[in-house]
Amino acid sequence: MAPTVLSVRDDARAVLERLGVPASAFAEGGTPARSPVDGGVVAELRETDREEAEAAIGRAAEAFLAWRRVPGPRRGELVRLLGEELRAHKDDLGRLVTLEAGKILSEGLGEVQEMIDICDFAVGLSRQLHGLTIATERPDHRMMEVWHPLGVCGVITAFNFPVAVWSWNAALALVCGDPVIWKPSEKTPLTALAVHALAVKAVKRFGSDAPDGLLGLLIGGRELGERLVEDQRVALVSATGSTAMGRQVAPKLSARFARAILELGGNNAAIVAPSADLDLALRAIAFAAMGTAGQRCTTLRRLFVHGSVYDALVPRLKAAYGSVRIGDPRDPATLIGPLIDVAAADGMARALDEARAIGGTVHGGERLRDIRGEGAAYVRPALVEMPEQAGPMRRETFAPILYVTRYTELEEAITAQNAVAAGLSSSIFTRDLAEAEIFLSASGSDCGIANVNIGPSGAEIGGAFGGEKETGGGREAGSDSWKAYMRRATNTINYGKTLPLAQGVTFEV
Ligand code: UN1
Repeated sequence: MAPTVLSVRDDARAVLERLGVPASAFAEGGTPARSPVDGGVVAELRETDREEAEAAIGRAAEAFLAWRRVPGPRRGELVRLLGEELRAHKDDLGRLVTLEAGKILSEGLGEVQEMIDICDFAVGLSRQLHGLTIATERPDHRMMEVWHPLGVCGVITAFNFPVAVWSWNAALALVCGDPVIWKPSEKTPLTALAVHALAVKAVKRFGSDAPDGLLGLLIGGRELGERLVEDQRVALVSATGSTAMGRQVAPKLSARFARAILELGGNNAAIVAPSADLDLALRAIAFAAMGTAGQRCTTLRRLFVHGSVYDALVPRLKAAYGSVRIGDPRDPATLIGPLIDVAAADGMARALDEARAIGGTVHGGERLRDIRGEGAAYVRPALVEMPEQAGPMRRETFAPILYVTRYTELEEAITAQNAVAAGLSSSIFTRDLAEAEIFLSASGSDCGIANVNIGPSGAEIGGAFGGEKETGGGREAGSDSWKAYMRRATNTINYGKTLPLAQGVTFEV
């Protein structure tokens, strides 16, 4: 594969140019954008200053007044064009995700595919933003609900899905009639600039129905995100990141009664029951726990294995952990790329030390300094056999660590699975119908996502994505998640000549 001979910097430069990122985005001596592939600086960027952020919010608020009047299906046409741009530039954008977030090539491409999928979904949705007609208790009356555009949406995204999460929000928000201002992670500004450039192209092709200020991008630190959170003109903030971030954001939004969609931490588990197909479970666990170098919100972090199959499964898992190919994510043979930065590798090492201190047996987990030097953070994924669920197993460490324990009764495994603060995703591997149903029932998994015979990660966009408890409760992407981006109005119409009051109240004047 020829491009791997290019330096990371040259590779990124070429891709950014092809994607049409304007020269004005860059500034010599500006904020460095780094690649986790080698830890090096690939570009220097101009940050959005306070006044520009202020102006972007003002322009978006202005744009809302026009965009809300454009018919939904016409708004869908803009998202269709965005999907076209993404299709045409899938390879380059996927490659940039690889360069900037360190995901392997197929996952970089998969992320862009997820964007294309949500665009298709949103285009269809643009003709289906419908409410109900409701039976009224009064004669000659009709009652209905309609969904109207909500207002400016602020979207704060994390490094691990640097572009897809924006699209889950933006594609829906745009068809729902809302302008979108994006504050991407400080760790992944380049992919955001590239997506913004493609979206601007789509807006140009769409024509004058798209008001100026419909799509904004704020490049810089957390203070820009705070501006979105604090500004009364921003009706909804959708924020993806740590639970610590959510704890800061949520009270500020609720203090001004703004809408919030929060996608925070996960500490996802899987249960392997006695009847599980172990070949299938092994593959699913390997992808869910090691894939994306353990840096998905939905990554599998805890495994509860029934005592009767523990010795048949765990040695095979250990072998997979020992042999999985780790390396430059641009190499198609690589399955595990780097962690986002050295701080992430340090956090992983600390968690493993804590696990050892309470009796955990750690397999793997070492830093691989020879892959791309000291500035990059390549690690061997760690499998940790724990005597019980304790210590670091109870919290999310954003790195490829899978803690494993044994269980005897399903009820005990479900209780342990639910006994953590986060509630994003979960799985059971079983061929026993009753066990599967118990896991999916009201007294089963307490997560927003509960799966049978597939891992907890890699959700499709057609379903609502999100989780409970400290995961924040927000839902994005499919199903009826669109409703969060609109306001509901209940309308009652009297087409008769009298005025019957509800609940039989009489009031004669
Ligand atoms: C995330 O990690 O922030 O289910 C989202 C998945 C992806 C989304 C993950 N579709 O793994």
